[in-house]
Amino acid sequence: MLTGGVLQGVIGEDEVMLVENLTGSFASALPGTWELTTNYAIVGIDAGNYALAQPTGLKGIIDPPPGLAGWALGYELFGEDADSLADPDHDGLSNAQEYAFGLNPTMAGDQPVVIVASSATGLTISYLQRSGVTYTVQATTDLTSWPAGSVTPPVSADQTNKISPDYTRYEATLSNLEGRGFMRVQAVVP
Ligand SMILES: [Ca+2]
Repeated sequence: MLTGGVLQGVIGEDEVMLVENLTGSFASALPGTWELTTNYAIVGIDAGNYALAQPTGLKGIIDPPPGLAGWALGYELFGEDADSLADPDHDGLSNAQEYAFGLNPTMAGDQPVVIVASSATGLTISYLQRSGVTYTVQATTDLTSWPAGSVTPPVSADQTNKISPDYTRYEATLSNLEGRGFMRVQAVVP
C-alpha cells in the first residue's frame, strides 16, 4: 500500500489535491526485489497548473511462496505448467519429481534422477534431497518385496554439480550382494 504523498509548491489559493492511488505496479510478478511504479495523480480545478512527477527509486519485495509453488515460480512456470503433476519439458518426469530430485523442470534430461554405480563392494546410488520432502530408500534382491527403510543413506562426500544449494546429495550403498540387488528411492512431496 502506498501512502504518504505530500503536495509541495501550491500557489496561493489554487484548488488542487493529491490523489493517493494506493496501489502500484511491480516491474515483474516473479519473486525478487523490483522497481515499483506508482499512480499518484493531482486533481482539482487548478490541477492544470501543475505537473506531477511520480516518485522514482521505489523498491518492492515479492517473497516466493514456500515449497513447490515457489520453486516453480523460480523457473517462470505459471498456471497449469506449475502444477505438481505437470511436465512442461516433456521428459516424463512431473514437476514434483523434478522438485524432489533437484532437476530442471524446463530442460529435459539435464541430469539423471539417480546416479547408479556398481563396485566390488556392492551397488551405490546417489541422489539429491531437499528439506520438506520425505525420502525412503528401499532395497531388494528379488524385486518382489521392497522393505521400507532397508537402506539408510549417509550424506555423500561429493556435493558438487548440484542445481542449487537447497539440495544435499545422499549416497546409499547395498553391500554384500549375493548375485543381484536393486534399490529405489521414493519421494513424497507434500
Ligand atoms: Ca518434466
